[in-house]
Amino acid sequence: MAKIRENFPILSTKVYGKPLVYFDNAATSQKPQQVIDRLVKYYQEENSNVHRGIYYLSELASAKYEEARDVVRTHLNANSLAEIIFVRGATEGINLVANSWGKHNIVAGDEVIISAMEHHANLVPWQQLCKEKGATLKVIPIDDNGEIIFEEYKNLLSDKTKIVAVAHTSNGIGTINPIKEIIAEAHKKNIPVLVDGCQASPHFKVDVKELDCDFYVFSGHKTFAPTGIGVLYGKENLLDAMPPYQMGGEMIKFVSFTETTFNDLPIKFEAATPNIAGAIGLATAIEYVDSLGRNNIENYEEDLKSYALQKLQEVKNLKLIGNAKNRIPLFSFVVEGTHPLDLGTMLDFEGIAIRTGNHCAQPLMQRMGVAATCRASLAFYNTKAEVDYFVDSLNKVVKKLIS
Ligand code: 7TS
Repeated sequence: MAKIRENFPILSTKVYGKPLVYFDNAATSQKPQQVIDRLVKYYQEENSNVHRGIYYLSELASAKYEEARDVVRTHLNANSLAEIIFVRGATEGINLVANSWGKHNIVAGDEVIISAMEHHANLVPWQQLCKEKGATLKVIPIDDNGEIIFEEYKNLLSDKTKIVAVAHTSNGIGTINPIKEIIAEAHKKNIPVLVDGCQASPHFKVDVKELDCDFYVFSGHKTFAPTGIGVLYGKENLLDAMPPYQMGGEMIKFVSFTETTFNDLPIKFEAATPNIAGAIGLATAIEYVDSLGRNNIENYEEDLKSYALQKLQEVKNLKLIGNAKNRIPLFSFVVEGTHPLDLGTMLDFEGIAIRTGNHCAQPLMQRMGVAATCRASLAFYNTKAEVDYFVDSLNKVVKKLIS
């Protein structure tokens, strides 16, 4: 662990003279030195625009960018490079599908299914699409533990359902959804499923073939890679039939003043100069995590999660919001008699970074009966010692606030 933590320089910095305890990994993860070095190398030795130059540097940058796509393809176990679209992040990936697939396939009277625990990024694009088309947004209810009520989901699926869009894992309460079963159920009626994998990809291996999902999105910055890069995976036949999302350079084959023919996949969906360094950095991040061993990470996080759950119970009047059996090491909570914002602010002075608020999931917060929570979200570089310090600090600030 000490060696792994050394790979993340920011983890040994101090805030307000106290060692940083970074528990806001669901918002964004920290980056290992390997990724930082790779970005520097790119800009020092390889920087150029892709897919357009006939000169050495442009060919080098293009090759590295396409190699990065192949690393992502292998990582997700996708069939072909055509299925891997580089986007800015999950939000852009979902908007791409809602605007391109959605506008092409949804008509008045259709239904789109999401769940009650979606991040706004997997809610608002579908809601607005439905409004525009005269379609209806249906919401899979969740129970008090924050788990999807599967029977209700089955009841919502109908001939009117055109797509199901659900989170693999909730950013607000940490639930891991039974995504394979959700997909299988939709496929019984030939309904495609988009999975928002933002909070899954930092914690466990995703195999799109095994899941049989139709679309999968995630953000690089939550997965130890730079900001501004993310991935949309889509089944080739679906992507192929979809119109382009943005128009411009790169995504065209031939342009006249009257007509344009579009490029092949995946470039059809990559208008403009892409985030070349970001894509290369993402590939490095994937390789870095692979080098640690995905199983090792899963086992370590499982142990850390159980430990943190048990320690949190030591805090008087703490109420965990969301109590799913299957969850990531992400804990949303409130403490009776205190406001989450006050707790977050006071923990900050102890060097602890957590998120407070509605976590861009306002309807989820309403369902769980809270306006806001404190959220501690852990990654594989966090430790039991940090959990101990966090719980001690929480006890200390709660005492101050209610005395
Ligand atoms: N979907 C989920 C499940 C998320 O957690 C987030 C970001 C997004 C989509 C959007 O990702 P982006 O990279 O496109 O912005 N979630 C959070 C969070 O929980 N705290 O800050 C950002």
